[in-house]
Amino acid sequence: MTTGNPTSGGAVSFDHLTLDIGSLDDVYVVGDVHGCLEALEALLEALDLGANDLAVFVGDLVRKGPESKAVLDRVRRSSRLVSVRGNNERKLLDGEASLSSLGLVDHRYLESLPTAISWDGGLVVHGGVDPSRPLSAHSREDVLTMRSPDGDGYDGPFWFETYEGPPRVFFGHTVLAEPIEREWAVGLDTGCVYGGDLTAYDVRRKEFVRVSGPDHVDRASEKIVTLDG
Ligand SMILES: [Mn+2]
Repeated sequence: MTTGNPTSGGAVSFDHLTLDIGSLDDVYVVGDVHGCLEALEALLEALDLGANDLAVFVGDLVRKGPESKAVLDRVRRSSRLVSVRGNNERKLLDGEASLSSLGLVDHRYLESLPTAISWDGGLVVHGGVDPSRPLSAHSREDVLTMRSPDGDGYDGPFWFETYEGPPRVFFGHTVLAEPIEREWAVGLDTGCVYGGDLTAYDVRRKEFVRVSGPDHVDRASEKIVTLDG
């Protein structure tokens, strides 16, 4: 793994990790876990990662669910698991939120999480990108929290409805009734902490792998996105 530029044109202003996935076997991108250890373990069992496979998480490993510390430990301790930073990791780092279960080693790990992970043709960020701007005109906060470019709420229109890559953007942050698989956008937060599934996307086979999340809290239905068609 090296750091580099996630696009072929122009530098970006957020930190990122570039992968050469050509040297890997299976590559997966995984949606928001939010402390749901049981769902994470079930998904990892389903993925059955080999020595040369990799799972990239879209961030929000922590908060809302019951086992943030254990989820962080699980991801940190495996070289086959990597994550970008989500807004919930950012809140912990900014002191906007705290989790008493986390120690120094956890905070160092959170600090180490890149804002983006990319490979040739693919970009993993927590939130998304604004279709009206080049990638080079996005800040770290932009790609971490992007939802609706005009307003950032759950009212839409959502960035992924009009975004045309490249790169193909893999994202979480916006809770979806069903995962989104578009040519240029793959949405993976199916709200496992709210009783939905934990979802992974198999980048090579172009298919989803989903497990149900047994541990959940309630969420208002207007904050779960159902797209027509
Ligand atoms: Mn989230």
